[in-house]
Amino acid sequence: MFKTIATTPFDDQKPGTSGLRKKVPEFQQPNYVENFIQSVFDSLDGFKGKTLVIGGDGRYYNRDVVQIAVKMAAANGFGRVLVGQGGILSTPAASNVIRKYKAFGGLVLSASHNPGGPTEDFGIKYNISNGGPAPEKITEAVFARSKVIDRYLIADAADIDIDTIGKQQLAGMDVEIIDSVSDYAELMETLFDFDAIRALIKSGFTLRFDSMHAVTGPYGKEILEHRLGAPDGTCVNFVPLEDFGGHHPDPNLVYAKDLYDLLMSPDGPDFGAASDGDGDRNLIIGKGIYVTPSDSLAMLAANAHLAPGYKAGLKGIARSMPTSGAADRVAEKLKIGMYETPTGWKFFGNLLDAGMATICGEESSGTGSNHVREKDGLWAVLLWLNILAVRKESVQQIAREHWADYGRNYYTRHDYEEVDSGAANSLIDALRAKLPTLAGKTVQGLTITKADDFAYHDPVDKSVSEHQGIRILFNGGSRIVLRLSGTGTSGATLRLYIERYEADPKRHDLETQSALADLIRAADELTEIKTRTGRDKPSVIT
Ligand code: G16
Repeated sequence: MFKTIATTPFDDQKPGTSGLRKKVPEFQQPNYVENFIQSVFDSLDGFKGKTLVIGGDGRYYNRDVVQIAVKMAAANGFGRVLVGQGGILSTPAASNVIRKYKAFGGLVLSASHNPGGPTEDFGIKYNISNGGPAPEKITEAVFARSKVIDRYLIADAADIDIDTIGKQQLAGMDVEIIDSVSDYAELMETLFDFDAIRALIKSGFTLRFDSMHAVTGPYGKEILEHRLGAPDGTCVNFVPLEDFGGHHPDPNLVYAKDLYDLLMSPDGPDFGAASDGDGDRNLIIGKGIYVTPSDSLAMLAANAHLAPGYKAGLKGIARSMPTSGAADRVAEKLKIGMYETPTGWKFFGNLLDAGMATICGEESSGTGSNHVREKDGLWAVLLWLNILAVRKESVQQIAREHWADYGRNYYTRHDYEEVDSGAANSLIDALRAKLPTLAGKTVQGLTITKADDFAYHDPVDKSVSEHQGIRILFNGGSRIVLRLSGTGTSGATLRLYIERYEADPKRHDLETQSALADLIRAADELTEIKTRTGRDKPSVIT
């Protein structure tokens, strides 16, 4: 019934910012998927007889890997697997299922916002029993194991039917196919005032939710249209496709430009939102105003008490280091903790588990709370709707009042994608070498006050994560940050983050790139990004 198959290691199975992401043909090499999943199982203790959750974002190869994972779970001794119908679970929904059913952990199959299809991206991520991404000590153990693995275990059994809800058996293990949406929708009903949102929509408030042909289609339809009464047509691109219709399912101003243009048009809806491949990212646009993810985090934190799930107030706020400091001012006013972590949702897990933070967010379009242990795109949309329903003001009014109260953090991210890895690494090395000499220097008329390589000291488990991004801080609180992305699959992606704080409301109407022009020039001078990469401009500006 169970087979032990001899294998040889691959040397490139190092999980990145969020699991292992590679091109589909790489995953399709014989034993590639099996080696990685076995390396995960070999790095865990105590799962015999326990439950494993399996689901993914529905991209190309999802269904095949679900079958492999189920058979390997049986052979490795799991007692039960819960599989989202059709192999579908959004990342936050998977996190919820792991928590709700007290599973040992879960395999989440996704390459997030990266494109999908036979020659595009696929990914596998392991989440632990709190529902969150495995912490570094596990991902490092998985990588170490993957380098020496010599066998994997798999059941010799027919494929299971993943499309019919209900119970089955595979080689003595219980298999349960569950509805992908209902547990998640129920959780949302406990957090938000659905009656108030329903009344807002009934009063003529209009919205559009773009699922980008990715996993949140069925979740958006059920929650926004069926449960909240938004009219048919509110959800667009809601049929999940294996290749996301050939697009990047990345909810930003480049890949969701249609939505942006619609919201900027005079007869556009009052509110627009989009989410990504696996449903954990969000894009928020009000009529005539784009809300940056960093601002969205700050505005949601400042108003969260208006939603039933957060009426007791927040314990603390956490943000990744490159995310703007807008939320810090909210934490200061609320007199609650503020935590700055490295990029990667996994770093929030300890803070959430310890009750130190309630809301977390990242500049990379991720916001979430202690309701699950992943960022959650639709959650952010619903919290915005709840706040709009209670405040009875537009997104534009809420944003302007927020800036007037706290000041505005102008913020942009410039990505240089698919850069030669050698050039990117030597750029970072050269900048790192310069860091000790930078404080006190003036560049483009701006004086550097501090320059360092961010290291995180986890206040809960005391672990230390070094080299998490280079920060150059200027007089007046402006800063530039440079780091290498940990989620790309071809070459290297350099991310340059630029931020300026502006307290004066008379200066809250500037165009972002112009408001940051001198900092952008300073960043180029300091990093030599253009000459070293041979690029005259970023691939993506958000
Ligand atoms: C993942 C992580 C996020 C991170 C983002 C970008 O998001 O979960 O924490 O901010 O990648 O990471 P990087 O800058 O290293 O590319 P997702 O939505 O891709 O899972």
